[in-house]
Amino acid sequence: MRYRGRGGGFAPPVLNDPARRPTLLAFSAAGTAVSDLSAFPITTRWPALHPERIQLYSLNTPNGVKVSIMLEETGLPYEPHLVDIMQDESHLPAFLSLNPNGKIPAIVDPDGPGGKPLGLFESGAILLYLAEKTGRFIPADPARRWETIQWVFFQMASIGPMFGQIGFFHKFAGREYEDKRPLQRYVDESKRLLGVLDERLAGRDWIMGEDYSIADIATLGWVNNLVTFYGARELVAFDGYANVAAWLARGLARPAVQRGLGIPGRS
Ligand SMILES: N[C@@H](CCC(=O)N[C@@H](CS)C(=O)NCC(=O)O)C(=O)O
Repeated sequence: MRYRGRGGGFAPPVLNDPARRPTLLAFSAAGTAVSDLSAFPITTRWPALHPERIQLYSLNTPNGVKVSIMLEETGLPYEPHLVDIMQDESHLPAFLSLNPNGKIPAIVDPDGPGGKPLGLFESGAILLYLAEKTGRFIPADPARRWETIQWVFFQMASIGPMFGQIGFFHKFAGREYEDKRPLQRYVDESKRLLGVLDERLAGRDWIMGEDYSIADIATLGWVNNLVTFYGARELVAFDGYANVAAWLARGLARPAVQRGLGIPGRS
């Protein structure tokens, strides 16, 4: 990787000098220029020390870790930035400039389609993008590819939102509510979803059978979070879903999953 100042002369990578960062242009291994990231206002709040790497703005929540696990699995070079959602940092103007929905995770890939930088939010879209970029963790066969995408959407549309409500009503502010019917509703629906996943995993190591894929990467963090951080193991009778429990153990045994679950962590 070579670096040039805007003037075009060769300059060593003085990456710790904030005044120089926005002027750095990176060159890909092929020698083609990759645009600098100064067009992305998010870099004013979370400066890029390595602008040639994928910039990850996130926290290690169940949605956040999907992307860090994927980045760890693929080995793509990336630079994680902690966005503290408990301090409302995802609603700062700099963050909203990348994701107007004010939620982590989001990325900027300096080497996006056509070699141009690409900003992206929504964890499912980011997983699909990284899978397409690397050709990994998504089958090449079109039918199996769509089947994988279907299970990614199952996570995005069902597992995430329903398990998230258990988080609210069982762990966070909603636990104080006297009326337990909302909690029960989400427990019942989450148990039903665990049943769907359990049936899918019968006789399969991974959601797509032998192929570990973005469907697993999307889902592992949510299931893990349900039974750890949310403390809902008994509440959803998790141990009754033997195939899901075995799949979770297989997933947690992957070093990239272990690393990804902690990125970006609070320092
Ligand atoms: N559908 C979104 C959901 C993202 C999401 O809900 N992120 C949460 C953390 S897990 C967040 O940023 N919450 C902060 C807030 O809403 O202020 C995705 O999958 O990327």
